[in-house]
Amino acid sequence: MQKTYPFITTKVWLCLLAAGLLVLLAACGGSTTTTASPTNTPTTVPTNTPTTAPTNTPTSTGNSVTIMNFAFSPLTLTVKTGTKVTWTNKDTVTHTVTADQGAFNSGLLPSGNSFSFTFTQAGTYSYHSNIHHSMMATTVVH
Ligand SMILES: [Cu+2]
Repeated sequence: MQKTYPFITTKVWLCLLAAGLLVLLAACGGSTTTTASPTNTPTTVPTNTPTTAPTNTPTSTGNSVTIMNFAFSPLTLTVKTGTKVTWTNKDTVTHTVTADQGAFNSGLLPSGNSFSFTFTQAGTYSYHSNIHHSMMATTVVH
């Protein structure tokens, strides 16, 4: 009986080997047969370029100055000679629009009131609020 035992063992080992090979093949086959999903063509339409042009609101041109939150806006207004500039007090308190060199002076400008001045001479006009001296701005006339 000792003669057949090694034979059986060999046969068992061969079987195990075969089984192992099959497993390896199966594993290999499994990995290769993974159906690569086709790359989906993007259905999203390319984002349209915005048609709304950026509203460039120049803060240094025009002919109006707003007084709000204890400040003149714009801080520097550039106008041409002969331009009539209007300041509007949108604060709830009274201000003045007073040129540092005395070219113009609104006097007391209560809330909601406006003051206009026509610049007939080129130059740089610094002005302030006589009530609140920290309020300063400039009008450049050229
Ligand atoms: Cu003021």
